[in-house]
Amino acid sequence: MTNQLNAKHVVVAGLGLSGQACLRFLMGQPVTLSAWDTRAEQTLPEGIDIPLTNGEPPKNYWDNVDLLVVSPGLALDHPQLQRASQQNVEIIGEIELFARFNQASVLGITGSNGKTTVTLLTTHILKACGINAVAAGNVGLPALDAMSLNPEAIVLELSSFQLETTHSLALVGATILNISDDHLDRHKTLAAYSDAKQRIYNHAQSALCWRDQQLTYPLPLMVDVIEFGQQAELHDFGLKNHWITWQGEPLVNLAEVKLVGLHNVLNIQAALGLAMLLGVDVRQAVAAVYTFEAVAHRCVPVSDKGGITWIDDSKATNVGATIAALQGLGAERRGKLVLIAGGDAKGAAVKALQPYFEQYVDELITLGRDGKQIGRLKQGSVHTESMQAAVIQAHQFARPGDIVLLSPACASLDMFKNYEHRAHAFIEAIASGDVC
Ligand code: UMA
Ligand code: ADP
Repeated sequence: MTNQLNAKHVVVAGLGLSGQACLRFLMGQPVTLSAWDTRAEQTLPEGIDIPLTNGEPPKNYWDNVDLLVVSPGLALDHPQLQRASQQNVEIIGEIELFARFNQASVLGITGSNGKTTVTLLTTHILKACGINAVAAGNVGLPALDAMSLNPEAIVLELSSFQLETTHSLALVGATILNISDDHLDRHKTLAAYSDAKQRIYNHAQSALCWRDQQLTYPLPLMVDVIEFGQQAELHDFGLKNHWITWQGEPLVNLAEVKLVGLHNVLNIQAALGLAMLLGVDVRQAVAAVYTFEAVAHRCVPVSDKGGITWIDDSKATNVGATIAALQGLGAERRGKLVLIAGGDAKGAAVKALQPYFEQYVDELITLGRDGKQIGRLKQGSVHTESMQAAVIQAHQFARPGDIVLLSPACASLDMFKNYEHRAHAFIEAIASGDVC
């Protein structure tokens, strides 16, 4: 077998989902393989028997290592990665490994918000149009595992962490959906975060860009740019009289779409644009949009207990997502809007929420590590110590016809295992006898 990697000794750093996928893939390559994980308790996946180092590696660990495949959860400024780099070890991520071996057509999706929705919707459209497509990457299935399924097309959700270590990913179409403060605890500045996202366009044939945000366009500008947005436009995607338009002509009737909120108009436009790059039949693609159900924990109504609409938007783990939910739901509300927010703000500037609180939020309930900081943005807000207490408080504020929205603008890890766990705590608290 030829060695496409140009490396003899490869270390896989991090034994999470993507690290394990790398190990499975590299076991079939003519290389010497070792693994390293910063956690003491992390073990090798079953059936893989290679040297494993946990915690601090010995001083000479990087001697004779050619290639380090690093997991997205490990920051590149980790002292060990810096040391490896100083010793001229090449550092790449799982997506770069995928890029060097993949043969399928790939569409790439990044952005601060909407990635999972657009990834799943694009895959849904492609499948409905007869293309054997798989959703992979940050959405859950590691890209290398998707490659082993031999699909015709792979729709890749890409995080800024994955893009940081990706250099040669060839994409038929790529999009940065939007950029707002996120992961600043790791990237430090919005510019660094945005630069990581820009890498998606490095080897893309076409770019889908949001007219309202210059940061979503490739720099330097590529020739083939398709634009989307909520304006009445004759050019590319637009919005007019509750229809998504293409080149000025009505294309998607929003009354028939199951996704709520104006932000989903952008998501549908981006997904259709990406699918069209693979040559799908447009009428079939639009029919598929109408059958797509909202992805759980993203602005989804979960109960109507007490005549109140309880909405789970637990996946709103940054300020931009909560602003989108408030704009999308607040503008059309008939009763009051009670918002439950707070958690770990990851260093973001939460002050950006204030004008939206003023415009759309009638009552604010906060929880979590940065909850009090968010609460200070609205007079009369109430801070609570648990999801149960937040839901009981929300029930005291709300009347039939009102909306209670869980859209935290923060990560969940200060109080919950993940955003799904936070959503389940919300749903269980609504169902419990304390709310009736
Ligand atoms: N970790 C250590 N030591 C190590 C390696 C990892 O402590 O040596 C920790 C990380 O800090 C992190 C956790 O382990 O807290 C998981 O990290 P990982 O790099 O092993 O992650 P994987 O299990 O490989 O999952 C990754 C993505 N996770 C991250 O980027 C943190 C998953 O996205 C993705 O689904 C998966 O690859 C398959 O591609 C999840 C995510 O939270 C959903 N992504 C972030 C987000 O969406 O905001 C970026
Ligand atoms: P991601 O994978 O980027 O986190 P998701 O589709 O999982 O995106 O949605 C995450 C959060 O962002 C949810 O709260 C959702 O309602 C919100 N959201 C979805 N699409 C957009 C968009 N285009 N702009 C702003 N917020 C969005």
